[in-house]
Amino acid sequence: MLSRQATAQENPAKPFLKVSGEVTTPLTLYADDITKMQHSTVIMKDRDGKEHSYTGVAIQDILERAGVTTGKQLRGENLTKYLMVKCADGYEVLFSLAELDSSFTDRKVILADKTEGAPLPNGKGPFRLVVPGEKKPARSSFQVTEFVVKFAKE
Ligand SMILES: Nc1nc2c(c(=O)[nH]1)N[C@H]1C(S)=C(S)[C@@H](COP(=O)(O)O)O[C@H]1N2
Ligand SMILES: [Mo]
Repeated sequence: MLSRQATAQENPAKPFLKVSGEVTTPLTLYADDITKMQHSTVIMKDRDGKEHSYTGVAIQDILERAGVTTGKQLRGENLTKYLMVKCADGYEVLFSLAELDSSFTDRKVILADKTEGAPLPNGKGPFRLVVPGEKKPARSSFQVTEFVVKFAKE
């Protein structure tokens, strides 16, 4: 049987992002759903230090839609939750929820569906996490397929 990620890869017409774990509303967002959400543009440097513009949806907006603890709810034990970002090639990166929340930081991490005004190039899309302000783009995961929110504590 094909795994979900293989299906997403082999079905480029219907790419999606799945959001699960510590959520009140597990989500499957298709490219259309993401297109309809509010977009903003951020600048990120590539590994050679060259700046590129990326346009997409604030991660916080996606987390809010799924009912993840954000803003005023992000306190106490909720500060021990993390977001694991999973990609079609098996790449995974982790953020604490506070790193992504506008009540903690002005840095806007987005799920980009465009770069320099055009769709992401083959192999980098259809969705790329873009993390501005880091010294390297290693957490800016491409081919993102899944967000999983969990408690880090045992
Ligand atoms: N899915 C996925 N995303 C990834 C990687 C990867 O191997 N797989 N490599 C990361 C690393 S280490 C870097 S430096 C950047 C490179 O992005 P670029 O090829 O657009 O410069 O992508 C990051 N995102
Ligand atoms: Mo890298």
